[in-house]
Amino acid sequence: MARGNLPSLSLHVPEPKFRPGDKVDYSDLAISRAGEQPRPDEQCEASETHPLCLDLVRVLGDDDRAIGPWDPRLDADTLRRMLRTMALTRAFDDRMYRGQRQGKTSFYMKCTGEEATSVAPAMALADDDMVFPSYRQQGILIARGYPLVEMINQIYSNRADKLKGRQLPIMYSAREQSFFTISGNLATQYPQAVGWAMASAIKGDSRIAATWIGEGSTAEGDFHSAMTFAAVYNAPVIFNVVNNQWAISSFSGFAGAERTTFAARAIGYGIAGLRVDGNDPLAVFAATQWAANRARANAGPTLIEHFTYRAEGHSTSDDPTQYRSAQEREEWPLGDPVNRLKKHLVALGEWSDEQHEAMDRELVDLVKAATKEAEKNGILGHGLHHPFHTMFEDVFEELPWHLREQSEQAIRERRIKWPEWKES
Ligand SMILES: Cc1ncc(C[n+]2csc(CCOP(=O)(O)OP(=O)(O)O)c2C)c(N)n1
Ligand SMILES: [Mg+2]
Repeated sequence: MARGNLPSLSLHVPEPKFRPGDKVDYSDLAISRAGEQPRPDEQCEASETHPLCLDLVRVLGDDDRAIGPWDPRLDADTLRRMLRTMALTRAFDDRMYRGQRQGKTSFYMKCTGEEATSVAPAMALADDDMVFPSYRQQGILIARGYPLVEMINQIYSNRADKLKGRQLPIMYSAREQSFFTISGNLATQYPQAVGWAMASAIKGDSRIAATWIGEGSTAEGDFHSAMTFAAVYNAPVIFNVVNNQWAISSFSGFAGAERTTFAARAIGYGIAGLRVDGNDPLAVFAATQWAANRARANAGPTLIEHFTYRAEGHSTSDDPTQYRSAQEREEWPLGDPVNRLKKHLVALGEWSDEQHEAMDRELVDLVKAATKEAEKNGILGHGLHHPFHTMFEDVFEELPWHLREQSEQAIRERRIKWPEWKES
């Protein structure tokens, strides 16, 4: 019942600007000029960074040159390594995507267009800093030299899969690479990263933690409890928010993007925050380096929003043509991270189109060879997987009676349904 002259209450339901078939117009997007953002001292008061939460740190200008105080001044060899790692990540993604379409795996997720947000941080961190990624940071594993064959074994859930087929394809775990097990339950990695960072500080160690989350997942409670703990205890952790503007078919407005930036969450918690052009690998590197130095100096956590665009579908199970305009990708004003770094190296006289093409061909062959190697251990549905009974193992030291019964029942059922089946 409406009271007196008061209007009846109503809710706002966010609606994305562009739907399939719409003409895309990004002219109202505020994109700062490269080089114009100040770089505060790494140990400054958190509040000094807060204007940067509403800005965009950029290093690579329209002329493909690096400019301004955030230029990390990397040498040409390091830049070429960064380019190669991003290109390898892309080549790997392309091959695995096709593998899914060919039935070799049930599932795959690409990070096309977002390679800089994992490869550049991995290069700016120490190799033994602990990372707590989401499912779209395969670039970190590749940058840390994890063998492609191991990644593919996991994707194919074959008999060499170190995780014994227990994780969804792409949910890697690599202890030696200080890469925490990926969880499909969104946002759990955030409080885990803070806990690890606090433990590192309690032990008096010098290693820090870094974690990644999609912008959509910042709506989860775990994001906010992690921020509170990190702020209260000044934990040595870097919070990355990869704002690729989509959470499957939900646009970023549903996580709060219509009100303010994701970097601005840092203001509310009183910690340092930076908003970075996520398609500018040099800006991403510089921001990570800044935050890592800050954390290592006990000056506290930093939230970094990487403003980017998810160039392809959410996963192999998704069809983005159903909910967003195809023009979004074409018109995206911050370009492509691989292309931007390539053009920068060319402008420096340190790279050429011919070298780039040769590298791409070499990387395709490299991934192909790794795929062939992994296929010897089996692909989805071809029977070469871990022995069936192993799914009941590794939790208890001795298999309890109820699991033994379940295991025997499952094996009996298989024998009845598939008489030709042999337990390996
Ligand atoms: C707790 C939880 N809720 C929902 C899902 C289903 N889900 C998987 S990915 C995803 C979208 C996440 O989007 P975002 O955080 O922006 O990351 P992006 O995929 O864009 O990298 C959703 C809703 C889930 N896996 N876990
Ligand atoms: Mg997203």
